[in-house]
Amino acid sequence: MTSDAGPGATGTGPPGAPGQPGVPDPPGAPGPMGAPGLPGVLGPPGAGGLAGRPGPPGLPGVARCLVMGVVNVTPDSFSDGGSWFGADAAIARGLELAGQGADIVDVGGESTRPGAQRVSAEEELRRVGPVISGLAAAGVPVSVDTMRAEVAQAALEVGARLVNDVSGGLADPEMPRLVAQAGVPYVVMHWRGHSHQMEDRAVYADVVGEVCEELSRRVDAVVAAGVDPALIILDPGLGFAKLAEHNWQLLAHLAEISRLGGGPAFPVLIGASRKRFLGRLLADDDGTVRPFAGSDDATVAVTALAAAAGAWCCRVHEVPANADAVRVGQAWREAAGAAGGAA
Ligand code: PMM
Repeated sequence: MTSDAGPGATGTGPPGAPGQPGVPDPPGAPGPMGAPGLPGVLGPPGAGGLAGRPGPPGLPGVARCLVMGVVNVTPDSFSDGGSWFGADAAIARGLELAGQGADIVDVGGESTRPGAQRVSAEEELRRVGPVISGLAAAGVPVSVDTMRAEVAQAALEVGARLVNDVSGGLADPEMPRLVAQAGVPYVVMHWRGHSHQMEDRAVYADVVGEVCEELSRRVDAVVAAGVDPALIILDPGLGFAKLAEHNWQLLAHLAEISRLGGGPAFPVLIGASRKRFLGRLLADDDGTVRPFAGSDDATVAVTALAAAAGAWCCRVHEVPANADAVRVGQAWREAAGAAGGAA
């Protein structure tokens, strides 16, 4: 995979990253043991991972699956491209999502929809920088959705608390070192290539086994680069080099993904919201795929099931019903006696 690191990505760590000497933590900063700039730990054992392991230090501390609200500051994202393209609109949307119950707001400046062309690091940063800074200044826990160390570094400097890298460190080899130096939680997603390549790469003999195996290799690589395993969040990457049947298989095997086939449990993030496999499931009798906005109710159903199965977080475009769904999932999970055990 070629590096997309721009000129600012040096691999020597983020000078001036939050939590480092001389740089104030953003609002809501935790005590010293948490990841820099992140409040508290995630609730009691059982709230974070699928098998009773707490979530990564420093993220909002609630005893249920978290809700991550999405703000795509792009003209062309699959489901909300263009809606929040200006900084003011994007900040207002982020505040709205937080007010509706999002525990984290995920800000991205590059579309990852199948076939999308990449934007430059400068443009990506121009899009997300003011939005992250505005939301962080308002005390909203923000994650930056980027594959570039240069963008992640700048985002952390203005208050992002988590790096959400859909390439799991593959797109930019500087990313794991940057995240390690910053000491922030890191979403490592399963990924097989950029948007123009991923449809061709949706080929699996055993999707759950192969995703676990490939994620294991990424975990080994990012830990070798210095990332604290306690700060790693896994994501099976629904829709990224996956056909609908692959997505359903992955959703049905979250416990295996959390343990990567047998090790200690990692927290798992699920990004099913408005994805095409839901539109396909809900297709008309004549095969017309349901448009993305028509799959919000199905997203909520996935959120409830994922929360009941012990997912750590669901990434969604519409927050209110998903905020209800994670509570339903948690109540279900507790009634089933699974809060401290495997899903
Ligand atoms: N999906 C999209 C973008 N970022 N991040 C994570 N961790 N997981 C995902 O599944 C994910 C992501 C694409 O969705 P969008 O462009 O419709 O928001």
